[in-house]
Amino acid sequence: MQDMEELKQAAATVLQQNDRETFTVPAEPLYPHQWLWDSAFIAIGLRHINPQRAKTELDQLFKAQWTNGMIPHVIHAGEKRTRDSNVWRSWMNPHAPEDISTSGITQPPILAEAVVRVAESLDDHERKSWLKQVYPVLERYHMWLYTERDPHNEGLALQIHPWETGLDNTPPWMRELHDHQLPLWVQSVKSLRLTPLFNLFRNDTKIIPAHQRMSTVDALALYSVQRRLRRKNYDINRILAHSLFAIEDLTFNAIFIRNNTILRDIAEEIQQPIGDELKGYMEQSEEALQQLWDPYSGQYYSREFVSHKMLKESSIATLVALYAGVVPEENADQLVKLLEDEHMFGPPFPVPSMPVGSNWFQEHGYWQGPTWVNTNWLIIDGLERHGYKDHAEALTQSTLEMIAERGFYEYFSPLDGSPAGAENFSWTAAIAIDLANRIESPSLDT
Ligand code: 2M8
Repeated sequence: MQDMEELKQAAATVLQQNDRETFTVPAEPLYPHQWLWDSAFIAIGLRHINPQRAKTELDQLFKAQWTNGMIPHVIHAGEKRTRDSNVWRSWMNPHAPEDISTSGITQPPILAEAVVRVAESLDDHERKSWLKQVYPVLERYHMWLYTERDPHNEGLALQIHPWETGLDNTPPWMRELHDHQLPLWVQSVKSLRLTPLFNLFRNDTKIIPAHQRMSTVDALALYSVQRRLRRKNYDINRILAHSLFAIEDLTFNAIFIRNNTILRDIAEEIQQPIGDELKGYMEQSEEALQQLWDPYSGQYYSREFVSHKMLKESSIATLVALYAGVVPEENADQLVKLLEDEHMFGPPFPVPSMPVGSNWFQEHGYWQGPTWVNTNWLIIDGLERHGYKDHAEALTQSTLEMIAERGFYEYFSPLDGSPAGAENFSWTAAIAIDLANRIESPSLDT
């Protein structure tokens, strides 16, 4: 394995290359804007080399908060009304900021986590004053997740687009989309085999080999959902009134629950009593996660919002549930067994985004098989939190080895570690720095 110091140096160079002064692009030319959970992971790595810049990364996200509390999943770089910002037209919603163009949906709410980790790297005075400054932003964001995204008061937030989960074409969502939500025109493209025509309009497959990106039918399906949301101006009441796609996603809610706990810690540190309403919601969420447990298969799943039908397709989400930090011991034991099983989540280069034995599995198929470094980070944290120190250590080692040997790629084959997707990918670099630091000073993050 490459020397840790060399690895950290190379990772810092990637982050510098992708630095756009106030935010970091995930990778150009594929992802030229600021993304919510990318910036959170980037800040978690950057804090080790430049805490001030890490802070700026998050402050930039917070500036784009909508007046209703939502923090959008993409903040567009450059001038308003460029091609990408026109796809979203966030300015049609009265809550969107005036001077910034954003998407109209959110992403996994891992911002309290990023804030406390960056805050750890600041001196006492600056830490307290920054926490005081950002706490109201985070509180409003979490409140928005409850008031707008939990209309039935169930303790679980609903998502309206697979992009909100961060796991774009993840099979539990794609199956639901194909079975129930595919508009007629996309169905026709699929059945009449017209995809070669639409391939001509795809930019991503001009940059990355097509088999490493999602299929054209899936991409069209995702864009059609986005268009339907835009037609409703991203107004959740209008969206739900037309019973569009809504799922209580497992990954999203596991991250939400852990970040609730962290938000409570921040409130305590700055002696800012958390409101009773929010406190009540938070407690309810911890219990609600258990409703997503299926005792027959011994796994957690996402759930359809209206019917409460569980989307029983095993995916990486079942292991990300550990990150919530509230999984009962006997459930955690069952999940760890899946991680040890080479036909499920334990191939040579773990953790695959889909079980190796699944019919969906493709080793380089975007979120349908490859190993991603950010989900590894969440699982490592969850394993530590539930007392599986050896498993956490082994996964940290294998992740670092994979990156050191193959480079800072977007994702990797779980079978042979071969890299895929974008090169010089920011969160891979940032997480490499964070994991390398954990190995050197294990007390830092436990
Ligand atoms: C991917 O998602 C975007 C849409 O949000 C895309 O497909 O263009 C996902 O991997 C997501 O998790 C990630 O945040 C984003 C930027 O890296 O790319």
